[in-house]
Amino acid sequence: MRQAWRWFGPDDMVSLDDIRQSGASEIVTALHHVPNGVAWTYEAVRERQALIEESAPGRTQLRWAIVESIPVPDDVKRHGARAKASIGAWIASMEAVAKAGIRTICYNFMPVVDWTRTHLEWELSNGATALRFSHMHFAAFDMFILERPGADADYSERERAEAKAIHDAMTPAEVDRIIMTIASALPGSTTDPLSIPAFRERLKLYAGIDAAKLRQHLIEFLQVVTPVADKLGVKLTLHPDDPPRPLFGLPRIASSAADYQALFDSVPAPSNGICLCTGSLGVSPDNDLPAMARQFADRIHFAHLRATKREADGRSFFEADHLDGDVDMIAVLEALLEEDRRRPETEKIPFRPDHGHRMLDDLDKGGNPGYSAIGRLKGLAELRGAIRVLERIEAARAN
Ligand code: DNO
Repeated sequence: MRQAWRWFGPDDMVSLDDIRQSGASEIVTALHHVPNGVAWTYEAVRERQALIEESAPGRTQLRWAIVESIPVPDDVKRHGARAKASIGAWIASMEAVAKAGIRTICYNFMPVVDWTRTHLEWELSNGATALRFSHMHFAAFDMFILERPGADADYSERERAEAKAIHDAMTPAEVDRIIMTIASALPGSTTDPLSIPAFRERLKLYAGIDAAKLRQHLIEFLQVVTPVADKLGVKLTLHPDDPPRPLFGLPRIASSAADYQALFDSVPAPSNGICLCTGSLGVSPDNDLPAMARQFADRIHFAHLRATKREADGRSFFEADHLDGDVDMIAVLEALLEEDRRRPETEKIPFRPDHGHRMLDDLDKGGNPGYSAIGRLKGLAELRGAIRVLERIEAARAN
């Protein structure tokens, strides 16, 4: 398996040398400054690639191996007036990165909001901080800040009362913070940052789009892009919904094994793949991650390895240490390594550690929540150690 690391570009507080020191040598990044729906040019891709790959003599060679993400604009997801133009731009971006030799692209199909959390600096018992999704804070935002019409129906009476109490106790600064956290797009998000009025308008555009329609739009998107990807030798990896359930009454369709199976059945093209994100999928107790890793083995072209832990209400969760969440990470690694052994050297599975805790010196530093250096370094080191042991056990078994 290939060790990769997400880098947000020249403004990232984590430097390329920091990444070298983590032990990763493949870079996951995107042209985050290009607005959604605008085609990336080959020149812009080359410029970013040169920054990553042209290092001082003697330095570990880094390689931009994975694009995460080329954003799929909302008009594609809901079949708006500009859907066709946006798909054209998406294909042009894919062609630009393929021309530069980058052959793996991650994307998602979550409507209106990409990954969602309510707390970005939730203090753990050891003083480090973690990302967290609190179901009740989310409900407070949904019903009493966004004031989404019909939101009440999604919550029980007890939940409504609890969410109201949470909202009533919020200071104006806390209201601003939760708006920032939920609506303003987290690092790497592929959806547009929204003010509350813009959020309401965006939701209205989705009236009448249920899961079946959204899935159909994804299938139609893939029917257009996969023939080009196949020709270019590009693998597309659909990132799961995070969290894997509908939010704001919007459908989500990459939340379970059945969702992915339906997609692969509809569009069997070899380029149609999955980004196995154990943290996102692991939020649902119905997802058996080691089984999914086996079921979709040859479609896994990228893995995000992290672990979430569900809280007592079963709906809230926080980011745990990489080996200590609800997912059986060792069993997932066993399945991935089994697939990895079947693959030629050039097609080994790339993975990145994800959503580390903010800890040690990073506590005073700021920077992208979930993407500070030391927490991810810890995650990667734990994963690397586990992989090394599993490989040793397998080698002994084979002898
Ligand atoms: C969050 C990330 C997401 C992911 C996109 C993939 O940390 O996993 O932003 O990159 O959803 O398109």
